[in-house]
Amino acid sequence: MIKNFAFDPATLTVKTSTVVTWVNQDATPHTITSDTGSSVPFSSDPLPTGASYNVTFTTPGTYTYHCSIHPSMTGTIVVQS
Ligand SMILES: [Cu+2]
Repeated sequence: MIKNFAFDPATLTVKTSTVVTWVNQDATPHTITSDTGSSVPFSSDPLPTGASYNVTFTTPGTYTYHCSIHPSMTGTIVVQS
């Protein structure tokens, strides 16, 4: 979830090949954008209220991301084998 200008949970741990879905519950648009240098680059368009975005993580690792509109919004996906 994206709520109150934050990713909730800020850190999410999933198994390999899980589809992670973000849903924007704020009235403000947000993006889900991988941090520079990520081995799994992804970037959503600005998501309006109620819109969702999916990324499938197929390789174990730790993937950090942020909102490109509000750089203080950060999150981490931990993918375990
Ligand atoms: Cu944002």
